[in-house]
Amino acid sequence: MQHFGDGRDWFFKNRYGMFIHWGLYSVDGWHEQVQWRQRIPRETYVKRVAQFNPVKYNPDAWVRLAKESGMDYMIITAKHHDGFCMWDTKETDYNVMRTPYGKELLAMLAESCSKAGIKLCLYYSCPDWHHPSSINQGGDHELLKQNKGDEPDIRKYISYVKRQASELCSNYGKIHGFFWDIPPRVKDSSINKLLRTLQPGIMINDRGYDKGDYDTPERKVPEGGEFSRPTEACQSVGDQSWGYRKNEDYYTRRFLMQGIAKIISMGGNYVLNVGPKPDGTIPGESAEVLRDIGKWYRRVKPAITATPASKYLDHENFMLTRDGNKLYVVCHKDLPTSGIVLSPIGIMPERASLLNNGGKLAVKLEITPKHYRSRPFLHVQGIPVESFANEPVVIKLEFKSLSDKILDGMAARAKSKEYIF
Ligand code: FHN
Repeated sequence: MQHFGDGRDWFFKNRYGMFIHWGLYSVDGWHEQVQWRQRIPRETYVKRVAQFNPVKYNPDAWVRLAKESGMDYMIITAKHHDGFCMWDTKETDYNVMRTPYGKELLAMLAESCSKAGIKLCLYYSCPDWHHPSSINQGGDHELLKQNKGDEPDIRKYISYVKRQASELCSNYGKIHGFFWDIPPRVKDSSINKLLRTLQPGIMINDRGYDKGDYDTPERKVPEGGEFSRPTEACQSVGDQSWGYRKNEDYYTRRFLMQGIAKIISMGGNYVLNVGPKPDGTIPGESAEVLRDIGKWYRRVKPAITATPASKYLDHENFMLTRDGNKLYVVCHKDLPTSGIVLSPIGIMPERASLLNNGGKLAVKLEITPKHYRSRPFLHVQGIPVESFANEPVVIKLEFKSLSDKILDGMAARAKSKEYIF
């Protein structure tokens, strides 16, 4: 793999992570934006500080779950839109040290992560529904109007953000990534410059004070074969909320796995979100979803994290990746048949197998009726689609030798629509 000498060196090697939305809003178990979406006045919302006491918080258990689920890194909400700070900040009393819990839960997580080799990244919201200097005038994810006693001042607020970002990038060891959320009213490249000075090799997303290093599609699976810029897609295990929700509408494992399969085989990263409960535990159902996906992810990881090669396959339901003399076919949509024709691939592999169970698959080069005017293409058959209806099927093709020249030749012939008659 190419060496970049910057954050891409870790980012491109660690493709699957855990996103964590945790904060005062977990007390309600409704949504991370409960203050806004239920129009709760600030003076009422802040009463949750006295209720936040995650006595069962065990960051080692979180890290263990991430590892069991095949995940390489974590992003935790240090501060969400409500402005409450999940670390011992010197910049405001509105922080975890003022709760009955009163302990540095971010430092505890940083320690657990570094012990287990899980890379830690931090989420920080640009809008702030609590800080008196922040702008709340109906803008993007802003409150409709300032809170009583506020003195909105964008420069003052930005220097507050800068001081907090310095704390976060100075007091918790190695921070691998910074996920700003909701692009701010003003751009200011000095802020990311500061982060890079404090944390060389940090990967910063595209939702902050400049364009950052990587894009962040949210709750969607982009079309196309390959990302042109480093990309990290984010999705949650549930449809309604990112923060803890008592009766969440959980996505099916298959739906989530299909997104993971498509996005990672396009060369992107993927973070799957959970919302811990106010007692500090990750909801049982969320943990189960992660573990189940982790079993599949571990089996297919060599395929989906290989080099994107979908330009060599003209099929919108399959992605193609390559690793030396191996090609992988990633069926990121429901596979309706037990056999597939891989046009325009016209060379015979030494072996075809299914990564989902390691089973051997039948393969031959032939002209099938649906491709009767074309050259012989690879026809893979005997795919046990019924038994793997609940997870994306991934096929491994091992060739004696495979070169760009051979693949480019096949792609060129396909493009030239070269029919045999
Ligand atoms: O408004 C937030 C939302 O609460 C959540 O944090 C997501 C996660 O990426 N980001 C924003 C919506 O785009």
